[in-house]
Amino acid sequence: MRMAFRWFGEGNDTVSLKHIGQIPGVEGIVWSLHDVPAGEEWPTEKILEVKQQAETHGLNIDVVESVNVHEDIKLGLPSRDIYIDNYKKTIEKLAQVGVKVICYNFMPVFDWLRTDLYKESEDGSTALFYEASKIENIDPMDLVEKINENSELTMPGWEPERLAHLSKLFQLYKDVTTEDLWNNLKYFLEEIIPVAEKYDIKMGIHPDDPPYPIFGLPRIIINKENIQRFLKLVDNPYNGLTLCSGSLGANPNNNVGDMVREFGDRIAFAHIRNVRIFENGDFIETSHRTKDGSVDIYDIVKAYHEIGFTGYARPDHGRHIWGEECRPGYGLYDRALGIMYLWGIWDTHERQKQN
Ligand SMILES: [Mn+2]
Repeated sequence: MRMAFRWFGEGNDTVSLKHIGQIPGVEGIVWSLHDVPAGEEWPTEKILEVKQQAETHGLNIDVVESVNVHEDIKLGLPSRDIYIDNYKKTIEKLAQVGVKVICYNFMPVFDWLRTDLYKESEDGSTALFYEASKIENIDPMDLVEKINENSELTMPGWEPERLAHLSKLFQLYKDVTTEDLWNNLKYFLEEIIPVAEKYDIKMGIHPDDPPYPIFGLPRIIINKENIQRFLKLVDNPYNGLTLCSGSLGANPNNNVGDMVREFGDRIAFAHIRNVRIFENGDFIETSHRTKDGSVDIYDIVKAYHEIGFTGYARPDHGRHIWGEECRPGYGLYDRALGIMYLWGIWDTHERQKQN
């Protein structure tokens, strides 16, 4: 298991590369060019800039998260071919600087979704929170109106420009069925995976977060059966997974440890974090410790050790503790604590194996 840590770039993150380099066992950053819009080819000079910054601190840039997929690709519009072409060029450029894994997702309209970024717990820490009743059973067409009214629904991190596009996007997705989305994903993979193989870059799809349909939009990377189907769309080791224990773990029927054992050789990148699920479907992100949440992090790390996992891992999100002001979910302290918990489990099993 090769440990990495997400970094949002110079001037765009409260955590410094120096601090990241001081976390035990962290070899590299997980990075992206956050100012390049989805669908555009990544400029070489910006890629090289990040490489130089990371290497100055002894960190590699092996994992990119994410190269975002343009909405036209997910919608299956004729214009998708231009964006797929740009995606291929970006893969080639990233290979040239030594990138080994590209994480991406195939979620319509939204990436991850929460209703509260700073939900306070009893101990005074705050964390990302999802309140199911605020989101479920809302007609997508009512959503924009509700957010604009700013009455019963507020959505964190939604800039006005994005909201302006939302109605149009929902309109475009109105007739896109779950099967259409599967077909559009297959089309994308059939184009991309041969290029990834040629350049020795593993593509790792991130599961949908949360792992069920929202606002009437289809979501497909949500459980074991669907992941089995995904891996067969293009049955190639370069068509892999970013197995996120927190995303999948928000559905109590998902056993992530089992998934690690079943899909092990197709996992390019492990996102490891815990969530506590409540009976009404709400969930909050917790510390990594198994006892603190609903996801058995101990068993997941044990499973990675069992399969001899040599891929990349990161602690995914953390809580906000010790007064840290940071990007929601991306502080230094709790993620660093999480890493030490993961290493504790890993090293214990490693030692047992040697004895
Ligand atoms: Mn994740």
